[in-house]
Amino acid sequence: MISVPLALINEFLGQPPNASEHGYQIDHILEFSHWFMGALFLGWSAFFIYVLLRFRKSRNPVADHEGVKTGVSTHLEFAVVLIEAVLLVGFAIPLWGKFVNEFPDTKDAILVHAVGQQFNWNFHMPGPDGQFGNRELGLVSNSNPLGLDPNSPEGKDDLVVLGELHVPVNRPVIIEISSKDVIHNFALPHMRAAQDAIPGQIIPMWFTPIKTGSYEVVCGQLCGLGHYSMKGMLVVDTQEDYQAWLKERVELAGTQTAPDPLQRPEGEPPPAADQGTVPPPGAPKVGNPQASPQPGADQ
Ligand SMILES: [Cu+2]
Repeated sequence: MISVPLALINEFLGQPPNASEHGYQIDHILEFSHWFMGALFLGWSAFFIYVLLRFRKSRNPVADHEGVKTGVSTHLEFAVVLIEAVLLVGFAIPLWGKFVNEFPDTKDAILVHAVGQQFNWNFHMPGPDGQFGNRELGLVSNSNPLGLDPNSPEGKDDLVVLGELHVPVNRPVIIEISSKDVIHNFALPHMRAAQDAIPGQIIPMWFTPIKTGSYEVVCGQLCGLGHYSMKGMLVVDTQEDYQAWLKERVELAGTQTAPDPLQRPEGEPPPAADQGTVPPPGAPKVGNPQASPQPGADQ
């Protein structure tokens, strides 16, 4: 019977319902901590009011420098410290240790890269070959948000998805998190999982979704003016729906041709044969007969 009000305190405080396998353990610690802190709050508040009345000036005109003689307060404070130590050392740290040390086998897990940027989440999936292609920071552009290397053979079939990630239910998901600009935080409140995204580092995180549905991905670090809009969606599908989504993404990726990095915008004259680069503004347009001299330009 006691579990009914225990579970209600998390709901009352606005926690979304859990959708991951390990989330129940986190919820139990949160429930206990909330009730314990509630009891402490009531206890300390009652004691504070008692002290205000008991030691009021009209009853104690002269200060007593000897202070309290019983050991009750010492025992009480020791009990509080003991319970907090048990919560931290006995429950919170082992649970955290399990979460960061005992990763599921990569053979049965879905492996995804999540890359944060101001202000959205990009997802990189390995495609049918199961291998991630190389990413190069220098290749990042508007049409290539992750800087996928077009010459990397493993990267040919890779999928890059913006904002919405699909995963199958009841399979462990390992997400390797990084950032392109500032520190973000890949937070999945329903999965009871969150991890900072730090530029220059790749940090893995994992969870096993146990309920199908759409869950919000939020950025958990104040990362700039658009932080509030840095949201994504995690869709937990049945195995069949996930396969269908994956197939659709692969087909979509096959129809897109990678942009030629040397392709020039329409209307722009080709580079001069002997230069290979775009001449600086104002330079004499040698070897480019298509370009007409601009009126007033200093030649
Ligand atoms: Cu952010």
